[in-house]
Amino acid sequence: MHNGVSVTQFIIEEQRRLPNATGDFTSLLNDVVSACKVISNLVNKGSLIGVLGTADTENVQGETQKKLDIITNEVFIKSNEWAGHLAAMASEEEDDIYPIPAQYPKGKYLMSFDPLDGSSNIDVNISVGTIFSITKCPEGVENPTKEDFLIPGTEQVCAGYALYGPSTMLVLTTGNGVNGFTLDRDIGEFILTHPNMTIPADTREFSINSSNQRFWEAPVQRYVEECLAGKEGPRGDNFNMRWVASMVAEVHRILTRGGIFMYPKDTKDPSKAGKLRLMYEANPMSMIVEQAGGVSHTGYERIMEIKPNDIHQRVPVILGSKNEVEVVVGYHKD
Ligand code: P6P
Repeated sequence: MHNGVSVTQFIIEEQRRLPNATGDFTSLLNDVVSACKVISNLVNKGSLIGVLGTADTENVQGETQKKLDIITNEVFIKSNEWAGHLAAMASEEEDDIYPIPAQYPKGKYLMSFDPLDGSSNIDVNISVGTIFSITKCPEGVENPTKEDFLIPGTEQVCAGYALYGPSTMLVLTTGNGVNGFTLDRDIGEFILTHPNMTIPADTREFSINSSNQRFWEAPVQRYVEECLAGKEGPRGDNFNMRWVASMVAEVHRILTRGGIFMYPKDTKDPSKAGKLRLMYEANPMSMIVEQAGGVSHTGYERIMEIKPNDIHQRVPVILGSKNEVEVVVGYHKD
């Protein structure tokens, strides 16, 4: 059961902790929350309202877009462009940054987002999500450029995701721990159900797309082989494996019961440094994971310390339970 604290009340109480808070950030978050409620409804209705299936378009990543990729991108932009809290947005589904249209006031924040992460799962009714990352627009910058987005993940003021699963949840951090809210559809509110989420330091559950095994670098090969060797192997224990192909679902499972998620650098496409995108997947998830006591790394460096070179930059991702991620990072050092 829950004590009925809504995400709106929670955010306002968080705001009171910040002496010079203007309420701008609180209002921005409320617009983000509204967009997630709309997307939850669209995902939940699916075929009933004809939003499943593939559009006949590709995004900047060269990926065929699902109809819902395009629809949810529009929802996120329309919900957040008008209120005067943002100076610009960056989206997985937009080639370039999206400046706030001239008819709306500009605000002091920038937001990067993936409107529907894991959308390859949407047609087979498996959990998908929305991921967002909020940073400050540089002082005095009225018309931000792509460069103004390209700052390390340590500069994020807020990161969160919505998970459209058996229940719709919102998980949020503003740098003071991680809190989870469940959508009560009867009242249309996200209610605090998972206060102060923390990742267990140890785990025996790993997540990786094993079909790429032949492309992995040696440290990842070694780590996974040792997990599969079980009790008789060098780790002296049996491991379980999970792969949902929705990063939001994997990270939520890790926040809830621990685990290690890996989408490592591989030689499948040497032109790509990894599969996942830094600005709107790896960085926000890294802030959440670190705020919950976990570690998020490329194998070679802490993800949130990377200086981005493009809004669609890809990076290797190894994140989750602190002690397990440190084993893999150690193998990269050997
Ligand atoms: P694969 C979804 O497209 C995504 O970006 C992440 O959410 C997910 O973890 C990964 O890609 C799945 O990749 O290669 O298993 O389809």
